[in-house]
Amino acid sequence: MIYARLETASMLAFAIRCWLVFSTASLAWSKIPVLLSTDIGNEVDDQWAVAYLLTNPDFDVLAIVSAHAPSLPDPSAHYTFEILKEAVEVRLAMSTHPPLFEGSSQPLAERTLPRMNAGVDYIVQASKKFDSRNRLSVLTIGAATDVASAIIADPEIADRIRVVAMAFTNSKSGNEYNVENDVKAWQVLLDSHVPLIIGSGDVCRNYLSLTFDEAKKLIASEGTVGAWLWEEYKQWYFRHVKPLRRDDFSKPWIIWDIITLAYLEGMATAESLPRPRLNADLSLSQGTPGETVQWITRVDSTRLWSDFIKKLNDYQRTHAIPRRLGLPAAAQGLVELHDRHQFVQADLRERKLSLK
Ligand SMILES: [Ca+2]
Repeated sequence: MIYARLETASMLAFAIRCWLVFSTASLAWSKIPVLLSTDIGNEVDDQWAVAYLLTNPDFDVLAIVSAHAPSLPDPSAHYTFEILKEAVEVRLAMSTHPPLFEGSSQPLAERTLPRMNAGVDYIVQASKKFDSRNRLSVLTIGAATDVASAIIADPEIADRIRVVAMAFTNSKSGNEYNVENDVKAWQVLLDSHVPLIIGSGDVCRNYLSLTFDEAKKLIASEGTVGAWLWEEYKQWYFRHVKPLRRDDFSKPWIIWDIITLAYLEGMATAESLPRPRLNADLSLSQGTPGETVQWITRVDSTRLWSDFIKKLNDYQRTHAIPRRLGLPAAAQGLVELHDRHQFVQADLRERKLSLK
C-alpha cells in the first residue's frame, strides 16, 4: 500500500516536472517574433509603441530599425536612430537589448532599387529562420522604405514575413503621412504578395485618441517610464495640439502607432478586402483580383491601455531605472525658455495677423 502511494506520488512529481518543462518551453515558443521599423521622434506615439514593445514579455523583438521623416533634421534616419538609442538605453535603461539599426534617410528612388543598409540586411537575414507557416511580424510605423528595400532585395521574403503597418487614411485613401513619406515603398509592398495588415488613420482616430486629461490620468503617475511618456505627450500637445492663447484642452491626440501592437496582442479585429494598387497621387485603384489586405476595423482600447500600464509596471518592478532621467534642471530651464520664446513669437505673429 505504502509502495503504491510512493509510486503514485513519484508519478505525480514526474508529471508536474514534465508539465513545468513543457509549459516553460511553450511559453518561450509562444512569444511573438517581431521586428520594428520606426520614425521615432517625429511625434509622440512611436515612443509609446517602443515602450510597450520592449517592456512586453509577449514579444521576442529581433531588432529595431530607424526610419526617415521629412519633419526631422537631416539625415533624419540618423536623428531617429539617436532618439531610438536614447529611448532604449536611457529611458528604458536597458543594458542589453535587441540590435538597433540606422535605416535609410531617403525614400526609394526607384521601385526596383533597394536602399541597402545594415538594417535592411538584418531584416532579410533574420527572416530566413521563418516560413509561410511561421512568419516573422515586421511592423512599420513610419516610412516603409527599409521594409520595401528588404522585399526588393529578396522577393522571397514575402513568404517568410507578414507586415503590420500604421498607414493610409482608410481603405479608400493613401493620403496619409507614412504613405506620403515613401509612396514607392508602399507601391512595392502592395504589388508584392506579402501578407499586409493595416491600421489606418481613421481607425486610430476612433479608438486611440486621448485627451490631455485622459493621457495624464492614464500614464503620468506610472513610474519613471510613465513620467517620460507623459512628458513626451505633453510637449507634443503644447507645441502642436493646443490652440494658442486659448485655455482649450478638449482636442485629443492620437497614439497612432500602438495599433500595430494591439493587433499582435489580439486586441484588434480586422476585415479582408481586395488588395488595391497605390497610384502616385496617393489614390487607390483596383489591384490583382483575388489578392487581399487585412484592414484593422476596431481596437479594444480599454484592454489595450490596461495591458500597456500592467506591462510598464511589471517591467519597472523588475528593472532598476534611475529616477532622474530628465535633463539637468539648468538645461531643462533652457528648453522651457526656448519653448516659451517660440510660443511668444507665434503668439505675437498671430496677434499681428488678427490686427490686419
Ligand atoms: Ca511613427
